[in-house]
Amino acid sequence: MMKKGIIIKGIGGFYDVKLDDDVLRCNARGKFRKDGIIPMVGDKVEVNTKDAVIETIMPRKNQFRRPLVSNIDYLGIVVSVNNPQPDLLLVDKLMLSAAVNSVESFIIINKIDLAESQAEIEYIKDEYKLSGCTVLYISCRDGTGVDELKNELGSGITVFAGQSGVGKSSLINRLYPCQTREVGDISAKGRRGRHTTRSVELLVMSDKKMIVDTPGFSALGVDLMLPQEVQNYYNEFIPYICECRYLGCMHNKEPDCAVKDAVNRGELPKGRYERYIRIIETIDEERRKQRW
Ligand SMILES: Nc1nc2c(ncn2[C@@H]2O[C@H](COP(=O)(O)OP(=O)(O)O)[C@@H](O)[C@H]2O)c(=O)[nH]1
Ligand SMILES: [Mg+2]
Ligand SMILES: [Zn+2]
Repeated sequence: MMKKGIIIKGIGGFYDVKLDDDVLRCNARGKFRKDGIIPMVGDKVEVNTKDAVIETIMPRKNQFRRPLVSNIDYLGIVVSVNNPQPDLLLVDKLMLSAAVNSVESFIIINKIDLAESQAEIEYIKDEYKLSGCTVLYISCRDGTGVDELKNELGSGITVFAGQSGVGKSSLINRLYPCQTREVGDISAKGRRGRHTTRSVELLVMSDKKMIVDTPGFSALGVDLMLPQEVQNYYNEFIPYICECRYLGCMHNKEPDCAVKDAVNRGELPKGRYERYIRIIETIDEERRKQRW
C-alpha cells in the first residue's frame, strides 16, 4: 500500500518516515541515488508500506545545510530580555533570510522573568509592530507564554534560531519535554566535534506540528541578494515606496525619500530603518570585494 509521510530522521542509509498512524523505517529506491537526489529530513514522501521503501520525494519548498533539513515552514527567532542583550541586527538578518526562502518568521522574547520593567520588553515589539512579524513573550524558566507559543506554531516544520545563550535548547525542552537536550553555556571545543556528527531529527508534536531538534538557521540567501532587493522584504516600507522621488530609491542617500521622511516623522521605527541601511551597505561592500 502507498502512504504519504515525512522523513523525520536519517540513520545509516535508512529513513524514519512519519505516517499518519506510526513511524516506519524505510529504504530509499536506488533511482534517487542515480538521479543525484539524497533524501533529507523534512522531505515529503510516498512510501510503499509493504516493502518499507520510499518511492517518491515531493518537490522541496526550500532546503538548508545547517540544519540539514528541507521544507521549513516557520522560523522562531529567539532573543532574550538580557543575558545576552538582544541583537536586533541578527534578528533582521534572520527575518530576511527566512523571507527569501519562503519561511514565515516570528520573534520570541525569552527570559521575561529577568525584565525589571515592562518597557524593557515592549521596545522590541515596537520595533517590529509594522513588519508583519508576530512577537511573543515567554519565560522558559517559569513557563510563562509557552502554551501561547504552542498555539502560535502552525502545522509544519519550525526551526529556532538566535544568539547563543538566549534559551533555544531550553525552549525546545519546554515544547517537547520527552527527550531533554543539553542546556547551558557552550563549553568550547569538546562539544563541537560531537555536534557535527549528530544528525538532525524532527520532533513531532500534536496536530502535525514539528520542530527541528537542533537550533540554527544559516542566513542562507542574504549574501546572494542585490541590495536593491532587500526593501521588498520590509512590509513596513510598502505604503511609502511609491512616493519616493526616484523609482528604484533605496531609501538611503537619495533626496525626497518618503521612507526616510516617515522615519523622521516617527511613523517608522528608527532602529529598524538604520539596521536596514547597515544590511544593504554590508551587502554592497561584499559585492564590491568580490568584484576585485
Ligand atoms: N532566567 C532565565 N534563564 C533562562 C531562560 N531560558 C533559558 N535560560 C538560561 O539561559 C542559559 C542558556 O540557555 P540555552 O537553552 O542553553 O540557550 P541556547 O544557547 O540558545 O540553546 C541557560 O543557563 C538557561 O538555564 C528563562 O526563561 N529565564
Ligand atoms: Mg543550545
Ligand atoms: Zn526612498
